[in-house]
Amino acid sequence: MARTFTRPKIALIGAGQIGGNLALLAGQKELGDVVLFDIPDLEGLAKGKALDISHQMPVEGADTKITGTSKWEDVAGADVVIITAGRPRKPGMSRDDLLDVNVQIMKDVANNVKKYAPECFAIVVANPLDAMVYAFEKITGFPKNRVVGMAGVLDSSRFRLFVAEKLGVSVEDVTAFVLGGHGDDMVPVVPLCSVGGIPLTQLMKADDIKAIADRTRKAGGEIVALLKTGSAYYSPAASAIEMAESYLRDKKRILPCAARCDGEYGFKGLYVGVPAIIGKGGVEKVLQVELNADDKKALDVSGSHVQELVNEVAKRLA
Ligand code: NAI
Ligand code: 2OP
Repeated sequence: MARTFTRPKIALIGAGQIGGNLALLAGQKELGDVVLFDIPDLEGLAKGKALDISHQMPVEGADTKITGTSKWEDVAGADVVIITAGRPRKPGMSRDDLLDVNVQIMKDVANNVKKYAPECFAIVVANPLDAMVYAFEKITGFPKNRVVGMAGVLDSSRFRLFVAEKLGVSVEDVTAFVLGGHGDDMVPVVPLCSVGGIPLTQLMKADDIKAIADRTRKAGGEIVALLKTGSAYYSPAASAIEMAESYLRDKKRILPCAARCDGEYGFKGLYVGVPAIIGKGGVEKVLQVELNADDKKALDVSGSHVQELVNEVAKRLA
């Protein structure tokens, strides 16, 4: 009897700027078959992008099936769901300004994910990130290991780039962890940054490290100011795909992501950026690392900001 092979199914909710790039990267990496979903008014956008990316697959040598849809039935049974459905910010807006509109969108999306993909590993990308992850978990009731938010991989990648540029070394050799909420008070944890295994503090002056940390905190805004019509999309897509790949291939990468802390770092039931192991069990473990007093204080400040946003979301979900 012929063996039956099933490829993982990856549903991308939101076929906008990040959604389209997620589909492209998932296709190129042959992570699984991709369903690109958007609202009925934008069915053509989802279908058109899916078709265009499908046409690229022979060039890539990738046998990935990519379809576009506005029907939730097509999302049924997805193994991984990545949610970018939501408005991006425009110049002058903070991520927090998106809360009202994006909570409403999340209500629709989370209820449908719960219905059609109840066993999925869900990666939330929409902003304000940490509060949107909370909203998703609250609405779906999914266990915490199957709900995570993408921000830390991106913020850390930005920090890594700036360090590599300043030192004139390969980005490959720079490891960094930016923790806390995905806002202007995110916490680049300098003692966790190393270059070829050498602590960053042995290679760079404190003033230069501070300048890089500041630029990292504002890097999303730097792009918004340049694009004028929206926010970053190539690097957020690549970052979410790194998380999806770690899950689907059980790589057990240690990635900074918005995972639920139940006691870790002193947070209680809060989704916030922390180092976590992502493998076939989803968020398999939040790693509790020792922080110095300054970083601990900065993480507390960032966490209380996330808590304020979560309180606002909770009111809107009540
Ligand atoms: P976009 O506007 O290009 O795409 C969003 C898509 O979501 C649109 O096509 C829209 O029609 C769709 N959508 C809206 N309501 C929907 C619903 N109910 N069901 C399905 N789809 C729906 O925006 P972009 O640039 O892709 O950004 C998406 C989100 O990601 C924004 O909230 C943005 O702030 C956030 N973001 C998060 C980052 C992070 O590090 N976590 C980084 C960059 C952006
Ligand atoms: C970013 O960091 C806006 O969250 C988005 O690029």
